[in-house]
Amino acid sequence: MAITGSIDGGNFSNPTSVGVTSTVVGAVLSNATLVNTSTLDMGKIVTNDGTDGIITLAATPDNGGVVVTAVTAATVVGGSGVNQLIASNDAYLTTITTGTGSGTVIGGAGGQLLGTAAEVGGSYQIYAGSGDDTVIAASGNNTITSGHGNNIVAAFGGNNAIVASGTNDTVIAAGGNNLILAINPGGMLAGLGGNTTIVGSSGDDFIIGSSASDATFMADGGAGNDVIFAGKGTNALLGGEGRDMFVFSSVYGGGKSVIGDFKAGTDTLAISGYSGLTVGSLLNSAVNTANGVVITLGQDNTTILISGVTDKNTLNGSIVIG
Ligand SMILES: [Ca+2]
Repeated sequence: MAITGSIDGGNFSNPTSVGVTSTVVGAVLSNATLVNTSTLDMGKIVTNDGTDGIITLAATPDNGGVVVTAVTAATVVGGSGVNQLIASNDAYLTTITTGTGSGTVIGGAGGQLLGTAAEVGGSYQIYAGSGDDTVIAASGNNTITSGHGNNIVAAFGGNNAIVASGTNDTVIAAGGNNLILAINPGGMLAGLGGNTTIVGSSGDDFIIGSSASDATFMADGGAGNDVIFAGKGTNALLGGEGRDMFVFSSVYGGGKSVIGDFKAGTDTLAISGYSGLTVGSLLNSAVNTANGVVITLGQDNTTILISGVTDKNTLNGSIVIG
């Protein structure tokens, strides 16, 4: 049903319909960085009354939106309109799938499933709310903030900027071009398929590179003792402050990597899955160059440039082979 509403000091109300009053929605509607209120038509915001948990926005005109008012879990399917606002309720398992339009999705307090449509065309800002949420970006150019809680964010397509702000967030960038920024440590950040840049938190991060041999992977662990797995493609790796471990596994072998800030005696180079390899044989075959030490793992032609380190013997004691 269509409703009319108004914003008053951050409080949203729709006195003519089901009597929804929400300071959260009001605050969102008042925030020009979230919703373009100059084009969002308050008369085109729809809601449900709790008796039917399914809302389909397919016919919603441009500049419309939806506010979920059901007490129990609801299912929302977005439409093709521009500048849609989809504001969730707080119910556990409410599911929102955006349409091919563009707009903003606001998750509620319960653990919810939020995702973009698989059809190319939609681009959304998604704020997952405070629960333990799952966010799936299937296509489009999206900005995703996971919110509080233990969240899972998976980007299977499109170009996404992802802020992992929860506790123990798992972020998987399986396709497209993705930027992952971690606010809190403890989870796993993985650039599995696409071209991915990962910026770790100030704590101890677990960062995994791309499994695609044609992917570009850049990682900056930042402060904290980080573990960074190099990917199969082209890798530019920075550990940042702290005692960082750079892992090169034959499972992700064949990549070409540059470590920009390796600190011998502080950081660790961990090599796994290369039969017969020893620290002695690795250092024996390593080459000192003007740009740094070049290590080649002959089993799969993995190459590692330890930038700025010109004497390979200084790496002795910083290499672990397993
Ligand atoms: Ca670090």
